[in-house]
Amino acid sequence: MSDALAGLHAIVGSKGLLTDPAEMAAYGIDWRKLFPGLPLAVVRPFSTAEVSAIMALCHQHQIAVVPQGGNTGMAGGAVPDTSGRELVLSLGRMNRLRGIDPVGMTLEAEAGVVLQTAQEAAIAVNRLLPISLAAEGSATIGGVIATNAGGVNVLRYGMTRAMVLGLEVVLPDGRVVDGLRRLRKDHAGYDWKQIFIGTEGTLGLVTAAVLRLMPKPSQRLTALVSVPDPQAALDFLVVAQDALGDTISAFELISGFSLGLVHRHFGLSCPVAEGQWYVLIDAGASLSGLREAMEAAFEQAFGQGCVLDGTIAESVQQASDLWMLRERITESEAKESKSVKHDVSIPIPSIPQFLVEAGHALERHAPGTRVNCFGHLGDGNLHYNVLIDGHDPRDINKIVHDVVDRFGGSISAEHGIGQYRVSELALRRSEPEQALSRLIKTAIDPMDLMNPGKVLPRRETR
Ligand code: FAD
Ligand code: 2HG
Ligand code: ZN
Repeated sequence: MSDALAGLHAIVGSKGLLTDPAEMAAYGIDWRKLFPGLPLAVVRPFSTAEVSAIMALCHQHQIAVVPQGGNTGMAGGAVPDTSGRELVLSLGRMNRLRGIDPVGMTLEAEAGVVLQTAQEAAIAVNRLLPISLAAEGSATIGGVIATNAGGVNVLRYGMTRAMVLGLEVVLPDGRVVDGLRRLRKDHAGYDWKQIFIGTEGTLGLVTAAVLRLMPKPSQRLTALVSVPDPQAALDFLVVAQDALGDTISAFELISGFSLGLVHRHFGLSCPVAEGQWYVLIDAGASLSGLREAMEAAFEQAFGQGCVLDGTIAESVQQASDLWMLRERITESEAKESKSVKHDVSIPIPSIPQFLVEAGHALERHAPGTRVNCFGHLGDGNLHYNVLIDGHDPRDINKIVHDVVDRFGGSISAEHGIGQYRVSELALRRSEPEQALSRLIKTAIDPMDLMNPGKVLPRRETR
């Protein structure tokens, strides 16, 4: 092993290699502190050439590699196991924005560029990089691609996958595949880049990407409303979509319980009269008439009784204050209690009934648990997080996921499988689907060196 470490040192130098346990500590554990691991070492390359040399060396020595970006992932995908034999490869020093093209509407960035930095670069040329999530100040371009991150703008712009035009990846044996094309249309052969998007670093390393930019709407409206129940929130979604069409970028459901947590832990108050449930809606357009359309939607929704009270932000500050109520939910939950997270996708019309049945299942099998439910209603994606206080977390996963299955849903909408959901996924995907996944993994990473035990079980147990 010391040969391998000497080889790594020769590639990246002292600046790029950490072996001191104190320096490695933050890289060895996820931010929720659920998956403590022990890195063999942490390697921090500065260029694609260095990544390629590292991967070739690891391939030769059969060392497993765990890619890590901002380490904000929700599923423990970016941390090693406890064996002390897995190398963490952090992309943080590969943080150059290689170029931005406001005419072709593209941005080229290395994997370690922080999402917010890329968003700000786009805004500076009056363009929009619409991938947006509360962790955008730390999450990286490589991480959002590897997780196919969702976030709050999926309703209008799609998941991260929809924004990726070109990729540069390093394969498990160190070969570099340069697909950094900036083309909108490219149907020449297999679209292989899709295989590396959302596969959580289990097939290769993303070292750089070309992302698609969108026109930046010149007007933006943010509103918060209270609704009597989830069905009313869906009724409001229909009204809003009829009135505002594809100008709606976010349609977020927030429970009264979530807002209670945000109030308790951050002192933030909701400006809308109390309800059991709330919807935060965001719309943007460059042509006139947005405000009138939003007001018409409100009027109709009040008339129908699906909205009880509401406010439209009158300034950028007010809009940001409304968004703070939504963005602080995750941190408030972490301060409140240990929780079991569920990132579920449900066919949109079934969401109210899913909530009823999941609630009943928990009452029956895990009485006394509290649910922090919020999420991207417009995408059918709920964060149905159960505050456990003493219950067995594995039981809770099963209870909720069984209900998800009954509705034809998915046990991960956007956070991915990581190590957190490996066994649950194996239980809930058909044998042909699992066999196909194993085929892809074995073809690209036959020695199971890329992030083993994430998404799929380790090779020896498959
Ligand atoms: P990491 O956590 O470092 O890694 C995530 C996975 O990607 C790991 O499996 C890792 O091995 C792999 N990986 C990282 N970089 C690379 C690379 N260059 N090449 C290959 N594999 C790589 N997620 C959402 O989808 N929607 C949300 O709304 C959302 N909100 C969040 C809010 C908060 C407060 C927090 C803390 C997290 C949130 N997340 C959300 C989860 C997380 O931010 C995303 O999954 C994000 O995409 C992870 O980026 P990262 O750079 O931190 O990746
Ligand atoms: C969000 O939508 C994130 O804010 C985090 O996906 C969800 O904390 C969670 O479970
Ligand atoms: Zn989310």
